[in-house]
Amino acid sequence: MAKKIKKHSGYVALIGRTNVGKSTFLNAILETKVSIVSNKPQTTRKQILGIKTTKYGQIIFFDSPGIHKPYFKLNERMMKDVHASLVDADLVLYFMEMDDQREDDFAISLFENIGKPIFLVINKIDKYNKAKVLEKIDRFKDAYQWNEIVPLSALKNVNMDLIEELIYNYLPENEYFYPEEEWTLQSERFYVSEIIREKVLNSAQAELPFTTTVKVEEITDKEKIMYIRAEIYVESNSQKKILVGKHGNFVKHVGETARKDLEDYFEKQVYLDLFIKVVPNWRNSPHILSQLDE
Ligand SMILES: Nc1nc2c(ncn2[C@@H]2O[C@H](COP(=O)(O)OP(=O)(O)OP(=O)(O)O)[C@@H](O)[C@H]2O)c(=O)[nH]1
Ligand SMILES: [Mg+2]
Repeated sequence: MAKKIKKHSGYVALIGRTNVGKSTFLNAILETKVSIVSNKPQTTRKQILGIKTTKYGQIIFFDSPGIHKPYFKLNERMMKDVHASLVDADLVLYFMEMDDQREDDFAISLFENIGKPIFLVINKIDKYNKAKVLEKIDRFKDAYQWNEIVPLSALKNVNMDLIEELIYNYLPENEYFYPEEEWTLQSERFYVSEIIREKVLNSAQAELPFTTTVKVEEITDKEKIMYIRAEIYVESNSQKKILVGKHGNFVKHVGETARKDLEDYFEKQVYLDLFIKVVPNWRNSPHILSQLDE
């Protein structure tokens, strides 16, 4: 008789500074897009759950905003989610990336004395040779009592199987927590707004990403097409001008690229109506922030 495999299941927090590749890692390990990715800072703005179910167990990942010092209410909420991920996790994956030359004292101090296993994950090794990777490991191996140190590339799928195996070693024996077919718990509305926001981030220049957000006002299934109406918030008229672009080019480009992704997601034609709205200081408005979370 085949021996029954004991399952290991639990929560794993993805923690680290902005842009190190936490969301890229989540999408890669789940082999599906759950969390948006961009080369701009502070892309992930709240905790996002991603579930990986295999015969060995279930890993529930918390993708989290990048660690930073908060100056707006939005950023306070983002850091609160970082702490929530740390508190709720059975295991923490602390991400660094090869490019970043800074010391990580501030970030590491967040989980000092947390009493949980912590891996050091060094991402983006595809950009450097082996000697540089070893140098980086050497520099940070004693910065904390890491349970494991894993160099990887989330983008190029290097060492992803290895880290998955290591994660199971640190999760308690548990049955599945969620139904096998679940991979995330975000609302449709939130996911749609994130996809649009991703396209704004990927099309926008430096400053704009921080001051922009997206609110979906309507999603209506009109049989042949999915009608979606969304507002892109900016904080000032000059930002609005940039987002509209010459002859509406910017917003048109955002609409076209977002529509492609949304059509894949809904598996039908999508009509996307985008409006740009000036909402001064939305990042400090508890009312607006709570609406955006839904
Ligand atoms: N070369 C390379 N680039 C990567 C890798 N992983 C992520 N990136 C790139 O790094 C950038 C940031 O990736 P994200 O996944 O959004 O980073 P994040 O840590 O989630 O960032 P925040 O949500 O802002 O905290 C994107 O441009 C990714 O394509 C990798 O393994 N190699
Ligand atoms: Mg992210």
